[in-house]
This record gives sequence, structure tokens and C-alpha cells, in this order.
Amino acid sequence: MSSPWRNHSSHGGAFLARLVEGNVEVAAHPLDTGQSQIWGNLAGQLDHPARVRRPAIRRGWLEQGPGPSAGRGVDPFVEVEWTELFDLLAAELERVYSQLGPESVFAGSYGWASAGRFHHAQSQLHRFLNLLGGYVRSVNTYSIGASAVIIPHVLGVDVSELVQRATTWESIAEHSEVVLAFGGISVKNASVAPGGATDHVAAGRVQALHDRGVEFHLFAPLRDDLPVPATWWALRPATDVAVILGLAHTIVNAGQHDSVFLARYCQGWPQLEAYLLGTIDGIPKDADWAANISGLPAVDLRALALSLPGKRVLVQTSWSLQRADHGEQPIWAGIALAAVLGQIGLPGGGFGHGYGSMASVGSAEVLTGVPALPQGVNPVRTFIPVARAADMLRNPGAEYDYNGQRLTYPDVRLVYWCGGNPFHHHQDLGQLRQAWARPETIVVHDPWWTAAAKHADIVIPSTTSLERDDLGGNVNDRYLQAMHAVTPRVGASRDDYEVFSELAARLLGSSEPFTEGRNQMDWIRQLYSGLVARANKHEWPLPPFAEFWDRGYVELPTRPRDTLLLGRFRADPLANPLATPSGRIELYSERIASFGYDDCPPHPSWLEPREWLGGPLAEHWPLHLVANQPAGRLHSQLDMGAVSQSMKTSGRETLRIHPDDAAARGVSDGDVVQVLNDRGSCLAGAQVTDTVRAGVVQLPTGAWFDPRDLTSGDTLCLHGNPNVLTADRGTSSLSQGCTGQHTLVEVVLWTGDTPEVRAHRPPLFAEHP
Ligand code: PGD
Repeated sequence: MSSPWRNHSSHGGAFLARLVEGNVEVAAHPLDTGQSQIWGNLAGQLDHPARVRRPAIRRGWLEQGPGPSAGRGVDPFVEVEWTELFDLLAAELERVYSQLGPESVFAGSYGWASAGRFHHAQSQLHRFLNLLGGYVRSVNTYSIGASAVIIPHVLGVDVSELVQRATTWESIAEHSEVVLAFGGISVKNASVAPGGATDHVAAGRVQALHDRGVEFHLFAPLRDDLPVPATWWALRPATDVAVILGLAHTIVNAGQHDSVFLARYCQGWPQLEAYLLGTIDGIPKDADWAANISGLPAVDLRALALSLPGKRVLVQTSWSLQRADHGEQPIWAGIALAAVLGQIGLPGGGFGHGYGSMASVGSAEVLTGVPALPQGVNPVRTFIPVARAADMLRNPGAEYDYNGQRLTYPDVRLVYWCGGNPFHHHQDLGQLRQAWARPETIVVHDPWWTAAAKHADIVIPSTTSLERDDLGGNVNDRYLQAMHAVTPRVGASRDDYEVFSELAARLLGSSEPFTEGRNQMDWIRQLYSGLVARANKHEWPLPPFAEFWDRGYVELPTRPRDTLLLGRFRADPLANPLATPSGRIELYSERIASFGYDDCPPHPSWLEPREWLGGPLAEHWPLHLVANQPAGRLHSQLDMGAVSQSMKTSGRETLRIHPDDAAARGVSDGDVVQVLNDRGSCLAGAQVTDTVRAGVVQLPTGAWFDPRDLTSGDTLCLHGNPNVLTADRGTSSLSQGCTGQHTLVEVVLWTGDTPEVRAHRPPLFAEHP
């Protein structure tokens, strides 16, 4: 027995789905040009044991009530009926809001959840908590936290605008001659975008550029960060700033820089030039200096630098570069190099950020925007930069710096998470466990028994997107997708919307303030009609809802396909000044200078990372771990799926290691190894390959955290989650972004027992007391 094919969508793109003998089957969407493989993880999920089937409460919380507890992640759970769960959760929210106030509730609730825009988990949570009086929120993202703060200082635009209005692939396809890809243009990352990606164009575009003879230079420790043949500059990780400055110095020293561009469009070139030439500190940032830091040959760097002036050059920096110590600097330096070459604002040239970091970058922006559930107003002003969450829980009342402000951590007593997995995305999971023991209550909504759910007090079984109707869309994807429910709900799961409606009814006397009297389909229709009205303003008639729903998608109006980043500014900088203090590109920022941060000087600068192969710590931990995005899943989502599992080695996450480093440690392909440093350790399956630079190992994020024995405090992860190793440290006092991409480690052959990975099993359950 099979049901008809239905239109659906995910962050990895649109697809068709149906039920065959009770199992989900998926197929390519007719509109998709370059499929993402990750929705291959969906088949076989409905019956998976990792599914949260019923509401559950940690026994310690049920017996002793709210309070700090080291039992999180250890205690068994008790499955309860919905009525009991609603009674207890509503009473707890009532207690916290009335006795402690909204400043004691943290609902930053970072995470990607599912693609649907109405059921968007955080919007649902935030809308609900705003009705109760608000919550402490988080700002910025784990993806692009440093850029979010530095870019407005330098270019005067919000980072989302920079991403949405990037120079389009069409312009690059026609005009670029040289692409300097710092951090590469990774096809695996370019297969996803929040809300969906019907067009998967990056791989095809890069291939077409290569076929046209465009010269690619890949600056990365991993060869497969670019899908086409290229000159591979296998630099030491985290030394891109030195390389960029070395290239700029060579160009300036040869008098080949575009001094007219620098004078007309930039602020602070004299200060940056003085730094480059070494007039202030006596250290010229020349090719020899850069070679010494990066491990790349000076003679080749010089030759490359001198080949660039006069060509149409795109300086592309990936988002991964800024997810590291002093992550602001490579991005600012990349802008500076594009300015030295005078390329900013020209077709196919200038500065690019994130081609290959997200499917959406380089596609034309949708003029209507995408539908979004209104969240209401949050009266609480207190916020944290998103990656400071564990610090906040550990240090209530402590002060810290952020973007020129001195902020104080609130005293959080209740944590509410809906649609994210902090035990996937946060750094230093051992330390996160300690922080997580401090609040009085932790609530998690998730369809799966992730490590975050296993570490909660109250677990709400959410439906997955396949079990509900919705709308999928991304602001750089020209299609709005109907997401049709494909299957009945699994177990006793409920939509987040229903859960918040019920809680609103108990806490506010009526669900009306939350629902506005609408059921889910009413909301979906309402969001669609808002889109129709916006499209009408662009003289773009959209079909009636029923027709759209039936067909499964509609095309939306987009900006011209030859959009250029800072094109209007270049054409007339006086008429179109940037929103920076000078109105120009800030290569030196007086405002950042006024903050006086040692870890973020006022112009692009090389600052030695705390952990890198050239530093003292490398004597003890001699390998540089790159903890990047996985290829077989999105973050930690559906790690138990077939595609994700096919990429594991010996049942654990795959660690890539260079043949020389493997030989020095007696490690062969398929061996189980231990990856360790001062913060923790994990097991992984070794893959010996020269696609990683010597001295570098790579272990992707997203393997579900599987600590060996939490009862004895042993956090060795049997599965290979790299965040047991990464440091929980902000990029700098300026942006306090996530630094999870890099850390120093050692790898040893594992000779102990090889216990089975249990990450995808449900937790222990106990009888109701
Ligand atoms: P996901 O695995 O996508 O990770 O971190 P994020 O928390 O977003 O988690 C989403 C969760 O939402 C899943 O558990 C999923 O089951 C759940 N979910 C799905 N649908 C629903 C729903 O409808 N309702 C509810 N309630 N839940 C749902 C990603 C983050 O990790 C990101 S964006 C980046 S870029 C960071 N990158 C790195 C890195 O490069 N290196 C390291 N070391 N660490 C990183 N962490 C960051």
C-alpha cells in the first residue's frame, strides 16, 4: 500500500515523499537542479527507537521538584500523560514568572529545527513566552557570529544583508578571472539553507567557472573544500590572515595597489598601510613573514600576489574562517585585500563571504521575503551573544565585554529549548554539562532523544515536519514550497504549536492570545495571503492558495540577477554612502579603537590564536583538529539515517588523518582512535588520506554525544563528537562568536574495549513514583 507523492521540503531542499507500507519514501523534486543527499536520511525514521514517543519527565525532577541537579543526563525518565505534563509545566512556568520574573528565563533556544516557516520552533516558543512577559534572548548565530559584529563596523551593513545581496553567481560566471577561495567553496555546505533550497546551484556554477578557465586558488587545510581542480595552498589552519596580509604587502610593495580606490572608497588606508609595511611595529607583513606563519612557500605567495593586479579577482572567505579565535580578522583582512586590488563593487570581483557556506549565497534575493510567524514583543532587554550560553549559566552576575558594551550575565533559573541541540552545537561539552546542572528546570521540545533531550527535566515529544502541513522558503530561493503532511503523527507526539496553545490556555485563561483564534491551516493561509499582498506590490500575481497548495510550489519575484555587492556605492559613493561612521569602507575603525580591545585591534591584524600549530601548545597537542560541518547530515539532525551512517568508520564518526601522521602513530585505515586534549576525549574511526594537510585531522560535528559513563563523570564520547574537545571561548571581546571550528589535539590508537555506540538509543525509563 502506498500513498500518493506529496510535495515537501527541508533545509536540504524540496523533495517528494509518500508512505509505502508505513515507511517514508523520498524522491527528487522536479525543480531541483543539484540534489542534496541528506534527505536520504529520512527513510526508515518513523519507527526509529530514538524517537520521543511520549511526554517524559526526569525522575529526580518529578520526585524532588525544581532545583539545580547533577542528575541531568544520568537519571532515568518517567513517561507521563499529556495532562500531567501540562499541569506540572504550567505550574512551573507560573512559579518562575511570578516569583522570579522573566529575566530568570533563558529561551535563546538556538537551533535550526525544521524548514517549515509556520512551525518554526523558536518563533513558536518566543511568541508564547512573549505573552508570559518575555525571556532572556540570544543574539547572532553559531554560524556567523564574528562576522555579524565586524561587518557592520567595516561595511555598514547587517551581515544578513551582505549574505542576501551578495554578488550573484551570474555576475561571477560572466566576469571573474581569479577566485581566491579562503576556506574554499564547499559543496556539502552549499546544499543547505534555513527554510530550504530548491535551487542547488553552487556545484554547477563552480564547475562552469572552472570549465571557462577561471583560475581557482584554494586556501584550506582540506583539499575537498573545493569541488574542482585548483592550486591547493595547504596552509596551517587559522593562518589565513597572515597569508592575506602577505599578499597585500607584496602588491603594495610593488606599487600595484589601487590607490585611487583606497583613497576614494576607504577610510583608514594610511593606518593599515603603515601596519602592512611595518612602520609602526618594525615587522613588515611581507611574503616571508606570511610564509613563516602559514607554512606556504614565500616565493609562490609573491608570484601569486603579483599576478593579481589588473585581473578580475573575487576574494571569497568562508564562514568557517570566522568560527575561530579572532575570527573577525580573516573576514576584515579579506575585505582589505579586495580593496587593495580595487575590486569591490565590480562585476564578478571584490569580496564574497560564504559562497559554499550556504545554498542561498549568490542567488538573487526574493523581493517578498518569506513568511514568518509574528513573535510579538519581548519586554526583556537582557541578551547574550549566542555562544556565551554556558558561561551565562555558570557565572550569574559576572560582567563581560561585547561590542563596546559591558554586559552582565542574568541569573537564569529556567531554560526553555525548542528546535536546537546545545549538546551538539556548543563547545566543551564537559563544561556545558556542569553549567547545565545549575538551573532549576530545563525544558526541551524535540522529536528525538538527542543528548539535549536526555539532559532535560521535561521532554516534549514534537512532531517532525513530515507529520504536519507547513510552508518552506528561504529569502534567496525563488520558490515557496508547500510542505504537505505525509504521515500520521508518531506516538503521542504533538506539534509545538499545539503544546504552546494548550499552555497558553492554562496560563492566560485562553489560548486566544497565542492562536488569535486560528487553527494551523488558517495560519498557513494567512501567511500565504501576506505573501500575495507583498508580491502584488512588485506586480507579481500569485495564484489563490488552493491552487498553490495543490501544485506544491510557486515562484516568487527576485532582485535582478546581476546584483553586485556594494555596486551602488562603487557607482556613486557620495550619493550612496555606506552606513559606517565615515560613509566608506573602514580599513581602520575609530569606533573599534575606542573600545580598546587587545583581542580586536582597529584594523585587520594577525593575532596569534591560542591554539595553532605554530604556538607553544602544539608541543603538547601536536595536531590541529578541524571540526567542520558534516557531509552526510545537517548538523546533528538524523544522524541515525542511512546517509549519515554510511559515512561512519567502524561504527564511529570518521576522523581523517594524513598518512604521515597516521604512520607516526601506528594508525591504519579503519582503526578506532582516541582524539584527546585537556578538555576531553572521544573515539573515532580513522580514515588515512592525503586530502588533509599533514599536521591536521578533521572530525565533523554532529555525531550524537555518547559519554561513556556519566554516573562516574566520564565524558569520553564513544561516538566521536568533536565538541568534547573544542574550547568554549568567544572569538574576541568584540563579537564573542563561536570558536568551534579549531582546536589542538593528539590522536592515539585505541587499544581499550570498543563499546558499542548507544547515542541513538532512548534513555532509561523508570516507573512513575
Ligand atoms: P541541529 O542538529 O540542526 O543543530 O546547531 P543546531 O542546534 O541548529 O539541531 C536542531 C534540533 O531541532 C534537532 O535536534 C532536531 O531534531 C530538532 N527539531 C527538528 N524539527 C523540530 C521541530 O519541529 N520542533 C522541535 N521542537 N525540534 C525540532 C547548529 C550549529 O552548530 C551551527 S548552525 C553551526 S554553524 C555551528 N558549527 C560548528 C562548527 O563548525 N564546529 C563546531 N565544533 N561546532 C559547531 N556548532 C554549531
